[in-house]
Amino acid sequence: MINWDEFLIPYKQAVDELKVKLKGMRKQFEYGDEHSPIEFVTGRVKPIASILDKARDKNIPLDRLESEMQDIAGVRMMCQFVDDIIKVVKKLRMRKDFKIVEEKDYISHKKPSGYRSYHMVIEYPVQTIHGEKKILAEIQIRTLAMNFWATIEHSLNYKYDGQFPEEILMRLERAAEAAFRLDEEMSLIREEIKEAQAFFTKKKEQVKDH
Ligand code: 0O2
Repeated sequence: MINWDEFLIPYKQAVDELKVKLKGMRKQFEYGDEHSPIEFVTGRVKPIASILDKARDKNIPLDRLESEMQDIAGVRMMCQFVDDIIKVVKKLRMRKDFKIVEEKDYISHKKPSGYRSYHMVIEYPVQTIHGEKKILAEIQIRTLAMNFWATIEHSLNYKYDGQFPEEILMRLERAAEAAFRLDEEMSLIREEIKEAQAFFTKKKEQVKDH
């Protein structure tokens, strides 16, 4: 029998620490004059019921969760533009506080569901009272449009238990296509948007100074 409270402690700590660190990246970009490629960061520890469902679906024995379930600790980084994702990935590859063990590019190769996102599986060292413990965590990097689609699809998946009615399936496919086109359109006017945002940020600062 797993003692879940104890088992999940390092995962909770990893999510908390990673959130602070990755939000820190966003702040650093904002201090510079650069457009921040990171819009916002979220994180969660997978609920126990979802861990058990996934272990059952993927035939993962419970005594091998630590080495075989990569996303018990999960952090998400949302970007405005597809180009921002590449920028964030490059910065993450330069970091010295974790080791990247796998990268999955579901942007160049979307999933059959229509899901698009960039995944990085990392080995993250957590300092515990018993010494260092390395755990696996997953960082998902996606645009706001990809996140919108994935969030809606995830809720529907939960409702229909993966067995979507034909009509919903068709609409989700069309929505995935629309999200992809939205990303493309936004990329085409990216420079205008960035300039407008820089102007807006400066104006806000001027108001603050007075
Ligand atoms: P939750 O509730 O987010 O924790 P695979 O066998 O490749 O399908 P694997 O090996 O578990 O999946 O890893 P992968 O591909 O990195 O996917 C893990 C997570 O990515 C999922 O976790 C989702 O968060 C997200 N994801 C992957 N595919 C889809 C999809 O088709 N739709 C949505 N909405 N999200 C997806 P969980 O455990 O599914 O869910």
